[in-house]
Amino acid sequence: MSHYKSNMRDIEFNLFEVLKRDEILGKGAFEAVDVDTARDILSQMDRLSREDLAASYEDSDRNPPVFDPKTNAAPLPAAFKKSYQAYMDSEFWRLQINEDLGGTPAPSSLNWAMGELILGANAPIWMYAAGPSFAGVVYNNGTDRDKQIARIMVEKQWGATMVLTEPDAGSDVGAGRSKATLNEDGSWNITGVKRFITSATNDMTENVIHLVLARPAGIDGVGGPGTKGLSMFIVPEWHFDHETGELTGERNGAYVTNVEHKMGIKVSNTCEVTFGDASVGGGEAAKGWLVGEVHNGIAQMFQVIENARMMVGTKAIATLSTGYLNALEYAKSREQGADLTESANKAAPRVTITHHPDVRRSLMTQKAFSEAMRSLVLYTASWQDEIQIAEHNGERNEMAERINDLLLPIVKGYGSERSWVLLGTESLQTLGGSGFLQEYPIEQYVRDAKIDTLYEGTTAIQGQDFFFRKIVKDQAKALGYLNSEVIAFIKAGTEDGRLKVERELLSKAVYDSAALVNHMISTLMSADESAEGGNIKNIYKVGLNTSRLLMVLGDVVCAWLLLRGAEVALEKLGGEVSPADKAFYEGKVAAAQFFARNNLPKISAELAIAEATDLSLMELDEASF
Ligand code: ST9
Repeated sequence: MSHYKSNMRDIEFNLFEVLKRDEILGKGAFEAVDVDTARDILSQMDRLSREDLAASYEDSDRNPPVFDPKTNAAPLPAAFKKSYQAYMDSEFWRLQINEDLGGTPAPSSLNWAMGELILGANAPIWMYAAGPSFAGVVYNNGTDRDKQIARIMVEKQWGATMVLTEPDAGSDVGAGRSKATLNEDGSWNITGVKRFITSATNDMTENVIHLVLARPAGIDGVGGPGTKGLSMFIVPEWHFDHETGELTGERNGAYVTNVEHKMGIKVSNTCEVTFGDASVGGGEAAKGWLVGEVHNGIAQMFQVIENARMMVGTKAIATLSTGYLNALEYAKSREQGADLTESANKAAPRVTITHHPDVRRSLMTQKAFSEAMRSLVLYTASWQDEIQIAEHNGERNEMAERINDLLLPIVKGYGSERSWVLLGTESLQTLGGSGFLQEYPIEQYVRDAKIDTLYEGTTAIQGQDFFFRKIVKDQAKALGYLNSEVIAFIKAGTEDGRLKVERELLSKAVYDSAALVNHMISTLMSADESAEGGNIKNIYKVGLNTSRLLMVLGDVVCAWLLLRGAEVALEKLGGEVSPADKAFYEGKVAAAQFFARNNLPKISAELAIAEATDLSLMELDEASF
């Protein structure tokens, strides 16, 4: 039986009943994919994920790849390779690819809905299969030569990696020291050691294209300090003819020199890669080609990072959803203890644990968060749809770009934190001691989901990105737009509506979270020493609250999205519905009410904590920790 339990009903509810994606399918930018095709793709991907992709999930954990220093490789387990091939053979990855590269343009919302299924069933498949998506970045930023390389990457289904991190440059990418030196033929020699490189070795694709950030040396005007001095290079594992894609048989000097032993997602090879070291491999130079022949590495790499941050958030949420559904299945059949009302009667019949109040609280917490965050992913993706539509029409939708940017750290940072914590504290806990056993998938989910709060920018980085870049630098334009949408929703409710209490709770939460944002902005302004009375140390008070703000606004957005869904569900309940739909829609209303009542009141306390923040923590001697 599959470990993976999908929630297709809720995915389709979000896509078609709430976000009305049927209105954009089958025309304009998405001519090739109509509603029936989209539903069919989802249904095929659902089956494939639960069966073929999920089949190797456990085996890949118990028999992970082992690094062989003699070959600089870590071959993947046979079962995993079979699952990977099943996904590649499905050809559905083409929905994420530019038409010029052999793709079928589909809305981002459909792609991330599909992504949830794959990432929940066996996430490393998505990661190893990302080569064609990486090719999109090469294509979009590239010269004619690069565009041809991108076509080859897709045609040959080569693997690809994002190569930023170094042993002493993790969150601080700008501290990277890898160097690039220009050769006479226009190529570059890359030297340096990179760490934590996902998918840098595999024995499923004949070549791997590394997209490497390195600092050009010896050329005026480029290669300065920090992230802005980094350029992006195409560095293949094996050299190939840039016109035909045929391998020349020559090895490039980019070698995997270690594969990490990890807590989770063990089948995903996390590698150290050494570039251009004469003592490694055959001692070859590591040759690379500058993407687009422009020195714009960090901005180009962020096109990959933004996509990967969306991927990480979706992976986390997908894992919480299957964790919840496994816990629910267990709770429905596990008999333990008597009903609380019968606790004095020692002969009372035993009941399933779904009868116990604390288990109900736990199950509804899991349901509410996983459904809220699914809405968050698909709502964010629906703004990406708008960006795609504008691009198709030769225009830009700047507000859609801003809102997508604002929501990404919530999807990634809030999504991964809530998911990992809830998987451990609620999903695993529902199974009691059995949750700790490898007989059930949840202990693996907990281990596999922890990484989501770490890679692609830790939660602390997401919090800083959210406040400094997505709110302050944006002059709160996207936040203001979103705020007005939430307020319009609150005002649209009727006095006697079933969600009256929740609307009031949302209204108070919006008020408190706006006060939190304003407080942080005025604290930031008070750090400006060029203004009278300014004290630079006040920026610490902001830094002490950026993660808090991320979680607070995550709660507000999630509550709003659930309540929007609940409105749709109530409307449906007003008409004829099947018994299954009745239960589903009642569940949507219950989850929204539960989420609002159990989470929104806490925001007032978060505001009070932030307002009371002083400098004592920063002034405490390190020795006192
Ligand atoms: C890793 C791998 O963790 C994990 C698994 C990977 C799985 C791979 C499979 C995924 C598939 C992906 C497929 C991709 C396909 C794509 C298809 C699309 C067609 N947004 O604030 P400044 C830029 S890898 C956008 O001064 P600092 C911007 O250009 C390791 N851009 O920063 C900006 O210039 P400007 C992951 C942003 O103080 C410039 O950076 N590592 C954003 O110099 C400088 O900005 C990390 O994630 C943004 N949010 O540096 C690093 N932010 O301002 C985490 C910055 O002029 N650390 N830019 O616009 C950080 O993010 C740091 O904040 C920092 C700070 C490095 C940016």
